[in-house]
Amino acid sequence: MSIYAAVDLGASNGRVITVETGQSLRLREIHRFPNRPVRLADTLHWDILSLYQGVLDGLAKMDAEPASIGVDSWAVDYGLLDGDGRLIGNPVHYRDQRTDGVMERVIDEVGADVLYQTSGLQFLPFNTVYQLLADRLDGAETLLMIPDLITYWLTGSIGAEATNASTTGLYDVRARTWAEPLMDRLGIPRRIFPELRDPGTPAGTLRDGIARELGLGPVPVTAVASHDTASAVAAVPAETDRFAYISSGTWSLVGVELPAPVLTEAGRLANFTNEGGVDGTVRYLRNVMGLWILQECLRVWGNPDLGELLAAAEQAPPFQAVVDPDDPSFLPPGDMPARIAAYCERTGQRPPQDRPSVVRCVLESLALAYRRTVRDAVRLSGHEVEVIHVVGGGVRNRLLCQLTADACELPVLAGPVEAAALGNALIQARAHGEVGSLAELRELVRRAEPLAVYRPAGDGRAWEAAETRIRGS
Ligand code: ADP
Ligand code: LRH
Repeated sequence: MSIYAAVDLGASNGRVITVETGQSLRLREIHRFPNRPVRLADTLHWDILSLYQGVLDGLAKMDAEPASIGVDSWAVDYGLLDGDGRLIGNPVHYRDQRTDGVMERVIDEVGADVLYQTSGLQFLPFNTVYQLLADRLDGAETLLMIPDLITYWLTGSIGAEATNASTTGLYDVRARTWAEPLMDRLGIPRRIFPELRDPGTPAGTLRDGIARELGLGPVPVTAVASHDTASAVAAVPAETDRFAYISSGTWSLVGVELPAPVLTEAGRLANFTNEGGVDGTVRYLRNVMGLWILQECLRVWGNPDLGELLAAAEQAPPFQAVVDPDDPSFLPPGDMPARIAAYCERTGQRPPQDRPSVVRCVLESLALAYRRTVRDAVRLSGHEVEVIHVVGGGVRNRLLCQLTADACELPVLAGPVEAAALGNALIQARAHGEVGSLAELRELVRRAEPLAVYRPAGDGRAWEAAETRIRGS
């Protein structure tokens, strides 16, 4: 029996969670802190020092010394270090507009097929590669992805964890190495990319000064599946491999787990990604814009009670209007209710008239996108699924889970909420010899957390009809 500390930084909040292994898993939330981006002049930044402080505060609040610590976070973003190991500037948020037009330029110059055959990555305007081309790299000696940066600050040890490296667009998905020829072609210096680390390998030991301040000994830090989605997928409590997953938080990551990448033209055109998972698995998925749209509605409305709004949305008439959540207009922060109304007008639909109707529209639009994406994942990969596992904060949204089952016409098993933290901690436990295969790890999660079951109801044809409305006539 041991305790593992999982640092899990999400786009909406960060948390330090401990997981105690033994007969059954015991999960304790030690500390949760908001993740509030800061706009400075024209640029949207992460408040990286405040996040780091949140991590330290969480580690200081633990009442027992962990056997190890692991850090995961959202993907694609990074910090640059100078030759003395100092951070150059504050990391920029992937929703910043600095990458406008960059991806299109690179596709013109290099070719979408070359990019896809190399990295297998979905074309998202904020992939690390496009951010780097919009950044100033002079004086930069080292690039560290966000979890690698926090790990470096905790330990002094430098490395690039592989699952997160796989989201950069500069990682060769077949060879599982940095894609150096592509870096050369784009004029991005090879030297700034540290050596790759696999999940479950050592990533240093707490620096003396930090350990002393936290009242801890020389605790080892383990490289986990540091892309939060990779950790979350590792902790999907699936019984067989015939499952699709929705990692549901700020984003909804919707797809299947495969033994090898699928790099077909059809997959590229459907904009599917091949991201790295644990044990060489591939997360064949698509980013759906996710609960971000709802988060931004709530912010614009002055943060009313979410539970009350969801109860009202449940009573609102169905299918008043539906949108494509992946429309680029929903990517940057802003007035989502107004953008939803504009989308509806563009597509000949009457915009939702009150807040519960807006919420219903967002949730039905997400469920409809899940229907499309799960079907595409199955079609493009040939991997059959009989159940959808929902993990992450979206598990708490019972209306969305039911709509997902209805839209996808498949049973939904919802839970755990803290899948990323569990995946993080259990990869540490495995590195310490406490867990065996990925299947065993999933079995532990299954035994630890009761899952909510949603059975499909209603008529699938209503969803089919809704699908025709999102593009207008
Ligand atoms: P991330 O890690 O991307 O920051 P989370 O996994 O923490 O995201 O999920 C955050 C989302 O979970 C919120 O946007 C919200 O929609 C949903 N959520 C959290 N708590 C509740 C709740 N009590 N009821 C319904 N939804 C919830
Ligand atoms: C989810 C996530 C997702 C990435 C996005 C930037 O938190 O890591 O997998 O595409 O953030």
